Formats: sequence, structure tokens, C-alpha cells
Amino acid sequence: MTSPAATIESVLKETRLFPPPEEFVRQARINPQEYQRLHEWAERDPDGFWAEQAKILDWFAPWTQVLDWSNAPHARWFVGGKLNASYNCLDRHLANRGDKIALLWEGEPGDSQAWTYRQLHAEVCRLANVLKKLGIRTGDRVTIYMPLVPEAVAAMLACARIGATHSVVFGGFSAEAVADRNNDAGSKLIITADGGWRRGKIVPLKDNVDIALSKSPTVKTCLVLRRTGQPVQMVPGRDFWWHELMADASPDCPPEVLDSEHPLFILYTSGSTGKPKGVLHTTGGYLLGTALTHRWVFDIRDEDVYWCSADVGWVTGHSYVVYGPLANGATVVLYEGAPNHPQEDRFWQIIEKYKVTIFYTAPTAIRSFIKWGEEHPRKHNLSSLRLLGSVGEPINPEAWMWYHTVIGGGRCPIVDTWWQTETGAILIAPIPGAVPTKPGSATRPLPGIRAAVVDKAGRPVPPNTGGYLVIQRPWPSMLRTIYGDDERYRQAYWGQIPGVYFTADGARQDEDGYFWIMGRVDDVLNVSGHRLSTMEIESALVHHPKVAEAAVVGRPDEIKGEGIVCFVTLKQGVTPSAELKEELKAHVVKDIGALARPDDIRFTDALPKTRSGKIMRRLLRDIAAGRSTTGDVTTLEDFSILARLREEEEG
Ligand code: 6R9
Repeated sequence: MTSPAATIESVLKETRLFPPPEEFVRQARINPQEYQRLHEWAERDPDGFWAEQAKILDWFAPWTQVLDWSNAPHARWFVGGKLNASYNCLDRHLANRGDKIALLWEGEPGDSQAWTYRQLHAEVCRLANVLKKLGIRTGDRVTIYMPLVPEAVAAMLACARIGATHSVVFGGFSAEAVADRNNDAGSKLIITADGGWRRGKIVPLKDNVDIALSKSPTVKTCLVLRRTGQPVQMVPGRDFWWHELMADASPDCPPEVLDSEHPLFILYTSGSTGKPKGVLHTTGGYLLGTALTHRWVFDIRDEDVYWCSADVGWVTGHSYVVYGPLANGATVVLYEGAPNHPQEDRFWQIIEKYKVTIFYTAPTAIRSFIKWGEEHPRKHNLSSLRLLGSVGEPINPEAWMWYHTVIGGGRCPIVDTWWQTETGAILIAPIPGAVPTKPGSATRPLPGIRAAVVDKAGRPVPPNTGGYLVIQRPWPSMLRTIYGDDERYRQAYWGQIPGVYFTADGARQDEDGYFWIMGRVDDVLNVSGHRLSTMEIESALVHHPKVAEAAVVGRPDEIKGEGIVCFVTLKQGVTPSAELKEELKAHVVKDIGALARPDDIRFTDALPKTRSGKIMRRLLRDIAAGRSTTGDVTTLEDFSILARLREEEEG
């Protein structure tokens, strides 16, 4: 296996081309001719193109204008149109797919449930009535902090049904992180569970919520699902059991008629400052983007059993576990726990058991599977698979080839999908029946999306030259703003390079116009496909009473993509020790969550800074990676710092 640095090397040399298998093309929803037609149409007449695509949704009232860009970069899509996301994901399927399985769920301990569209619809309606009874109205915010259980999907859709804006917080985040997000969104209610299962242990979600709620004054009510069954504290008047309130809730709850631009959800993600950004998505454009790309990229049919292994706490879970697949009436597999519990073959067991046809996961998971060994997938019959997907970070060609041969049996196309929390839906990816793939490339933008690689001034760079990946035209599922911070939205995304959306990713385009994503160009780390801001971790560290200063950088990691290395200076009189390193790691976990646990803490007398006082991150990255420092270091304030950092590394 190779490190990401070696990956870049191998990606630069990658020349293999995999045309869509003939059999796949013959039955594909989009074949090469159709692909060409869609691209040309979208270029010629973007408004007409999107208007036609929007017909895949059910609207209560038509829009009068496709895109209002007069207040750019604040977009309004399908202006005046009325719809409801839960109606599109549930009600409209009842006539033909009422008894079709919507959710095929397996808990980590091995318990399982299958919910039909009719059952999911009833659960959502009852829960929507419970939320109303608890005082939630259209426009209110609701936090969801749950394990990956069918009820988490129901919670999202119940909010959507009554027009409450959900803010799902991944169960791996800490109480502090939950409180910050509650406060930023001004949530009125939180939906949680007693706990969830992870590697045979209980994640104490309700205990975390109790701590969070002592610091979240806007949250008045807490709804608790019983999942793991251990005792939890219930505060009278504030906390309510899900099963008790649901017992006498009516299953009749007409969907709220909502504006196309009604806020559907807020999802917090890391940016280049210490404060997470509340990415806001609205109803019409987002639902169109997810439903359409889910059809195109996953070639979804009624008989498919579709499994995206993401948690609903991430955007991939929002768009490709919940909204896209359910809007398309698909059967969705959900698995609560870890891929290596109780054994390293758990995923392959699930694929065999449920006869999964489409599997979508992350490169970091694939690299773990490679490490665990081929014998695990070899034990299982994976012949039901017909299509594989990848998301979250660049996939190294070695991992791509392993996925292709060992998991896909050489017959399944791989769709490497590039997108972001902010883009709402996939923007760059092959359509499997139409676009030949190259291992490590997300290939070309989807129809309707205009992407480019440019320099700082926005000028396109020549083929095979690195630059910034930008999107040159608004698209329906784009974020509308950063919740409560329009200025940050304009500045971070539209104020970097004139006239275009700045992705913060570096990329190059090859001679065939294929995009090769090189990773983030800002201070965002990609650790196991999860976005983390170096500033967020630094700010957690400096809040520790023994820490004076901290600088956090990524270093290449074989499995996780990037590992977290923290350079820390201690306050006067504090003695560095191995125990203190552990204490600081635990402190970061408490402040942000286990996903931010530092891999390495290095104590140093001072941090290398330029004369103007900026931390020299490039230098620290080189040191963290064990690379020789070739860059210009003459601006270093104190060369001895560098020498000491190096000594520690060698010692
Ligand atoms: C969907 C998601 C977004 C960042 C993005 C980029 C990286 C995602 C990728 C990819 C290369 C792919 N990224 N997909 N890089 N190839 N197929 O992951 O959203 O968590 O917001 O992360 O992830 O760096 O900017 P999010």
C-alpha cells in the first residue's frame, strides 16, 4: 500500500482506462448518446434543462422562474414553487411502492428490521404529530443526535414534513460540539437515543445530551428513543420517551406546503477557522440535485438493493442514504456499527445477506479492507453487486484496482464521486453507462455543472497543471448561505476568485478533460474522509490550562488519508510528559469528539514563525511527514526552533 504522497506520484502516472462494460451500457439509464445530449442541452439552455429535470419531483404548485441570481451569490431556485421533501420521499410512492422495502436495517449486535414505504410513512407522520405536540412549528430548528437506526431517518423526514429545519449532529461528536451546534442554530428541541452500538460498546448519547443541554438554553425539549436499554436520566418536563409519545400519536399528518426555498436542513462542517460552518440547504433545489444525481450516477432501478455506508450525520448520509434514494423510491440498506465488528468481514456478510446491488463507501474504508486481507471478502458471495461508488477523498489507484477486482469481481463500474457538504449533491463523477473511468479520477462534471481548474486570478490553467477547482455557474443543490453568517458565505465561497464558487480543493485536468482532485488547499484536514479544521483542534488545545500555543497539521497516513499532528508549547513551569500527551489527546476528544483524536503530540519550546508572526505550517507539515525541508526558511524567526524540532524527531 502507498502513502498519499506516493499516491500523488502514482496518480500522475495513471493511464489505465476502463470503458463502461457493454452489458451495463445496454441497460443503462444514461447511455453515451443520452449523456452527450444532456451535456449539450445544459450548455445551450441551462434554465430549460433544469426546468425539465425538476419534473422528477412532485410539486404542489409550479415555479415562475427557474433561477433568480439577481442577488448573487444568494441564489433562489424554482422561485415560487411549492413542495414537501417528505411527500416526495414517501407519500408519492405509496400507490405503487407502498409494500416495497424502504429501509433494510441491521444493528451492530445483529438485530434487524425491514420497514416498507408504508411503515416509514406512518412512523414519520406520527413523529411529525409528536413534534407538533411538543411545540415545534414550521421554521423552528431541531437537532438530531442519534445512532444509525431507521428512526433517525424518520426523524429527519418528520422535520421535513412540518417544515422544521433539522440539524443532524454525528453521534461521534462530543457534548461540547452538540452544545455549540444547538446554540448556533438556536434549536428548540433535540431528538436522541439512550445510546448506540459501536464496536460492542455503548456510545452514551443521552448522557452527552444531558451535558450539552446544560449549555444550550434554546433547547427546551428532548425526545429519547430507547435503543441500547441502559438506564438514563430523564428530566421531568424536559425529556420524553419516544415510544410513550408515539403510542397515542395519530398517523395522519398532511405534509406542510413549503416554498422551494424553505430551509430543509443545516449541517455543520469544518472550514478554515475554528468555528464550524452551518451549511444551509433548502428544499426544491437540494431535493432535485440529490434525486437526479442518485438516478444518473447510481443508475438506480426499482429492483436494486442500494447501500451507502455513510452515517446520516454526514452530508453523504443526508443526500445518498436519505433524500436522494428515498425520493427515487429505492430500497436502502442501513448498518449501525463498525465494519470490523464482530469480524473484519461484516460488510461482506451484509452484502451477501441482503443481496446488495449497489455499494457506496469511502477510500479510507477500502484501505482498511485491503489491510485486513482479501480472505474476508473472499469468504462471501458478492455476485449481487453491479455498481460500486467512492466518496470523501481522492481514491488512490491501488485502492481503486483492489475495489474493482476483489469487491467488484472485475465486472462493476466504479463511480468516484466528487462533491462537498456545500454542493449538496455530486458534481463531478462518471455516469457508469456512459463515461470510461480512470483509476483515481472523478472524471467529468455532470450535465449542467460547469467546473474548471484556474489560478488565483480565475484564469484557466493549461492541461495537466495544478490549480484551484472552481464551479462557474450556480447549480440547484448549492448551499444558500452559512446559517446566520451571510458575509462568511459570500467571502469564503464567492469572494476568493472573481465570479466563481471556490471549492478549496486543488485539482488538475488531463488532456481528456478528466479532473484529478489533489485535496484541500485550505487548513482543512481530511481524516478518514471526515473534514476537520486545524484551527478547531488548535483552539481546543489552547483551552487546556497547561498549553500556551499550538499548531496542528496533517501528515500522510496509509489508512486515514491524513493523520493529526499537534505541535504544542507549554506554559511556563509545566513539564512535558507522556501522560500529558495522553491528557491533551483526551482533552481534544472531549472538546470535539473521538474523530479528532490527535495521532501525535510534539512538545516544543516555540513554534516556527515568520517575522510577521505567522506560523510556518508548510515547515511543520514537512517535519510531521518526516520530509526534508526544501522550502525557503530564511524568514524563520529562530532557526534553533527548527533544529530542536528535528532533534526531537530523530531522538
Ligand atoms: C461528500 C463529502 C468535501 C471534501 C472535498 C474534497 C474531498 C470528497 C472526493 C474528494 C477527491 C472525491 N472529497 N469527495 N476528494 N475525490 N471523490 O465528502 O463532503 O465532508 O464536505 O468533504 O472532501 O476535498 O472538498 P465533505
